[in-house]
Order: sequence, then structure tokens, then C-alpha cells
Amino acid sequence: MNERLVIQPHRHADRTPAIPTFAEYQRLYRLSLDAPDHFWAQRAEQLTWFHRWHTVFDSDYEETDMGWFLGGRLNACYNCVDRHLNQRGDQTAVIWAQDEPGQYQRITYRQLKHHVARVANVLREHGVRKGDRVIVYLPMIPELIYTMLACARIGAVHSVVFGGFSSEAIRDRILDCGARLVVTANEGLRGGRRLPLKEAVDRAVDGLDQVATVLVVRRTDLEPPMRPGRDWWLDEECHKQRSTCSIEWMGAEDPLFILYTSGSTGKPKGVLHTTGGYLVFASYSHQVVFDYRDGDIYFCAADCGWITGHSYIVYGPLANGATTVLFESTPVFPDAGRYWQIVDDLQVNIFYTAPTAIRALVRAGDEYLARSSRESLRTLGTVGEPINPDTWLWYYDKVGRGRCNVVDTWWQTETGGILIAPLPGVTPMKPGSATLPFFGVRPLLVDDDGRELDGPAAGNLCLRHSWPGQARTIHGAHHRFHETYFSRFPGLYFTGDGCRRDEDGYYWITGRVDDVINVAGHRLGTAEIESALVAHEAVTEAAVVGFPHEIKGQGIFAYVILDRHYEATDAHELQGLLKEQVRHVIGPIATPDAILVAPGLPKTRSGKIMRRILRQIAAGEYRDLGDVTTLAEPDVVETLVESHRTLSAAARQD
Ligand code: 7RM
Repeated sequence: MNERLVIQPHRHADRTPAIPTFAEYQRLYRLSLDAPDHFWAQRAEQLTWFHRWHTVFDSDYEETDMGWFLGGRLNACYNCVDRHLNQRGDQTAVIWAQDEPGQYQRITYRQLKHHVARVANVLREHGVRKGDRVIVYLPMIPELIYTMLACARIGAVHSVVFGGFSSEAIRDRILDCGARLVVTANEGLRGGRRLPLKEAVDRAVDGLDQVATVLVVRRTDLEPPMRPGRDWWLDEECHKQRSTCSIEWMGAEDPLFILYTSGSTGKPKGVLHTTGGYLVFASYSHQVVFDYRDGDIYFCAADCGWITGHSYIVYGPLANGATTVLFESTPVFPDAGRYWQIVDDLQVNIFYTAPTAIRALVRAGDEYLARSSRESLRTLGTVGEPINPDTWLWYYDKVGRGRCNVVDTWWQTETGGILIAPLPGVTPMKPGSATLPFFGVRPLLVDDDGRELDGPAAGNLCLRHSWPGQARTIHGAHHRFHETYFSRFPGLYFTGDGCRRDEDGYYWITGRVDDVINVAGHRLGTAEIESALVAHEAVTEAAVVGFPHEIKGQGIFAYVILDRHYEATDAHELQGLLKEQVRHVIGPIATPDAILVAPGLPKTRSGKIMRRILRQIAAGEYRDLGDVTTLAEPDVVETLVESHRTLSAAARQD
């Protein structure tokens, strides 16, 4: 694959991009770095403020205490809903594409306002007040958006938990953030299958007196057990409420939401975003990076359980008065043509998904494209993991028929919004590269000793100055926030990603350099999976690594050392048990693809596991394992290689 390939941006005949030329991008980029206060104040003026800020940006020297738009007051829900009513009360705000193909439900801005106000009143009636945390465990249904915005309206802090997490994971999050109210659904529907959400919540809150209220959305006709005094049907509660609800005006630095994300150590961290800077950044980046225009139909196929759904299904698009598509199903239900069917049915102009989904569709074959024209499309986006150039080109050539701009957008839960991406119609594209930094963003590469690298180079990706969408802390663990992001390279925010910069200054993200793996665009900590495994009585030690996976980007490979009482157990059965164990503790998304029962792990004499060797073996790269003589037990490596050979041979036969 030719990494020098440059694809010129496409101009769409009837329109000039928001940023009209590449020279203008460069000029504005300079300005955003030289005069960030001036630049961001102008962007913030696009929102509606109850009270203007007195200081655009302030931070202490260490950058672990940053604030944007200090003194300003606003409300995210007001900005996403109420302020549009005069101009676009009858415009569709949300198109819900239901699991069942061809079933759509349109919700106007006025209807959105009424639904959100009712849910907000229900929350208030159940005792939720400004600053309280609310756990949201819902499928991709309109009530998910209503609930997020209802929280924002009354100043409550939502924490959305992805439906692929288990009850234990829900419980951990409830405990960590101190939520007293949970919103869920009787069931979810996805790809024709039912997801027992209420049942999972019941298990999560069992014996937890802290949770006084569970609100249940009716998605199917299932009647789950309802505990009197604790469980309430949301529709019944809403019927009793008025469709107006007063707004809680929030300080710009008041929390908007907490979203849990995996790191290289310990349990997932509750990344906290605040109101003003986040909303300015999400809305402005949504407008510019997707070249969003009034009247566009915008479809982001992510799940609201992830940051992409927060910033680019809900907050960014709605703050911009867009029509945003909420997709309940999967890209392969009923077949691999589902996205394109929706694109044609709804005349989607902007489409945003993850490389793992595109790879699955490449694999399914081009025939699924034939039934749609996709002529309405203008911008195609990707996010979540590195996109290999072949996949990029398929997206560009086949899906976009060579006439759409492809934006490969690099960012993180912690960054709140997109930090590195091309601007459509403006930035020349290189397949596989996220290209150039967004306004106000200063990426830099450093070597392992923290020395900044100039020009073309490869190293650890860091960021120098704060930007408005930056996470402010980890809920209840500010010290951990500092430790995780600001201590490895003092004075810089460390992303955890490796990256290369080419001779044109383009950035090529190479993937995580820490013990975080990216499985089908889902971020998981190897330490989390290891602790789930050792929680099983059969396992005394576990080491988890990622390995290259054709569709998922990375797969999960677990090495386990068994308690001697279990050595006789049937290997196949044991693997099933351990997979179930991980599903139980974390959720289906963390299920290992392969489990290898190991006699020992390659460790240095000081007891440190040589993960590099484990990664190489898991990838089937047995040659060049490097110097293993420093290991405590060098022979272990050969045994592992043999076991891996056997395991792969068996897998090929299956
Ligand atoms: C938005 C999101 C963040 C991690 C990040 C990277 C990887 C995300 C890209 C990417 C290469 C991209 N948030 N990542 N986008 N890698 N190219 N365009 O995904 O917190 O869940 O994950 O995802 O490793 O650090 S996240």
C-alpha cells in the first residue's frame, strides 16, 4: 500500500465549506494557537449564554486544573433544544431508525422539548437535584436522548453505561459515582435479539440501598418484575407531568456528564466533562469537521454508551440544530446493506462510523452496495481505531463512489471532541492518516525520555495546550487524573497513543502504547480482564494481550496459569468457563478470543511480565522473540510457543 497516496479534497458544486480554503485553515489554525482566548470566545458566541464569561481560559501551571469560560452560565439542554424552537420547532431533531428495517420515527424539536421536559420533571419528582448523578442503561431509543438532555436540563450529571456491560460493571459504576437513580428499559432490541436490560439492573442494584429509584422505559411488551416503591414505568410517570420544565442555569465549569473508560491500570475511570467548554467544542467541531450545514441529515452510527454518541449523536448535532439519526440496530441486520438502506431512505448527507464496521462490510462483499445509490452522501467519517488504507479506500471508492470526502477523526473520551482530522473539501487526504490538527490543538511527539521530536518522526503522542473540550478530572480521583495523563511527561497531556508524523506534518496514529487494547473500537484495559480472570477460583495468574484481528482490529488473547487442583479439567470446558467469567464480570465485549493455559509466564528476574513476548506469541510471530536470556525461566517461552501452535491448529480445524 502506497502511503504517499494523496487524494485531493472534493468541492461540492453548490457550496463552499465553512472553512473555504486550505490557506484559510492554516491562517485560522495559527490564530487559534496565537490568540486562543480570542479564537474560542468567537466560537462560544455561537451558543446561547444566560450570563457571559469573564475569563476565556485559566489554568494552573501544571494543567491539571483548567477552566474555560469562567464566570459564564448556560444550560446544555437549553442550547440543544429550547433555543431552536423559534426557528425550527417543526424541523425534525431526531430520526429514530428502529431495529426493524424500514421503521423510522421522526421527532421534531418541539416534540423533543416536550419529551425532555416531562422526563426532567419525573427526575425532579424522584428527588434528583443539581449535581446528583444518574446512571443511564438504555438501548438506542429516543428515551436515551430525552434522559441525557433531561439530566442536563436540571443540572444532574448523567453517566451512560453501554448495554454491552454486565450487571457487575453497572454496579461498579453506580458505586463509584454514587448514583441513587437508574434509568433503564424492560428490554432492548438489537439485530432481532432481545437484551434483558432490566434484569441486569435488578442484579446490579440487588442489596444496594443507595439506589432508591429505577425508571423503566417500555420498549417491548415484556413485563419484568417491578419492585414497588423502587421501580417505575417511565411512560406512566411522564403522563402525570407537564411538558414544561424550568432550566437550571449552570456554571460553565459545572459537570455535564461522567463517562467511564478503561485505562492501563485498575478499574475504569469516570472521565468528567463540564458544561461550557465541552459544548462549545462538540458543536464547533461537529460543524467544521463534518462540514455540517443547515438542513443536512446527519447519521452517526456509534452507540450513545461511548463518547462518540455523546458528542456526535447528541450534544454537537443538537446544539447545531441538526437532524440526527439514532440507530437502534447493527450494520449487518438483516444483512450487510443496512447502513446504505438507511442512507437512501433518509437521504443522509453525512455518515460517521468505525473502521471495524467498515471492515465487516468489506468482508461481506460489494453486492450489498448494489441496492442503494448513496447519492445523498457528501462526508464520510471514521473514528475509534486506526483505519488501514485498504479499508479507507473501499469506504472512499465504493461507499462514497469517489465523490465524498473521508474524514478520519482521531480523539478520545478524555478529549471530548475531535482533535486530529482533515476538513472536508479543504484538507488533502491520505488514506490511513488522521491528517492535521483541529483548531486550538497542538500535538507533539516525544521519545520515551520526554524529548520532543522535530519534523518527520515517530513517538508518543502528547498535547501541549488545553482545549475547551478537555476532560477536567476523573470523578472522585483527581490525583489519578494527574497521574494518568500529566505525570509521564510533565507539562504535557499524554494520550497513551503512539504516532508517526510524516514529511508533510501529517499524523498517523499507530495505536496504544500502554496496556489498553482496542477491540472493535471498544477500549478495554488488559488489567481489567486479568482481574476478571483471576477472580475465578481456577486461575492463579493471568496475562492478557491484544493480537491483530482481521475485523475487530485487535482480538483478546489471555494466558492463564491454573491452580494445581484444576489441571485435570478438560481444556475446552475450562475455556468456556473462563470466557463466561469475563462476560459476567465485565460484559460480552470483553470476552477473550483465545485462552491459553500456560505453565508459567515470561518474567524478568525482578518479576515483571515481558508483555512484548506475549504479544508476539499471540500474533504467531515466533521468530525474533529477542533476547530471552534475562528471563527468570527462559524455557517457558518455548513451551508457550508450542502451546500456541497447538491452539492455532485446533482453531483452524474448528
Ligand atoms: C473517540 C474514541 C480512544 C482511543 C485513542 C486511539 C483510538 C480513536 C482513532 C484512533 C486511530 C483514529 N474514544 N482511536 N480514533 N486511532 N485513528 N481516528 O474512540 O476513548 O473510546 O478511544 O481510540 O487509540 O486513544 S475512546
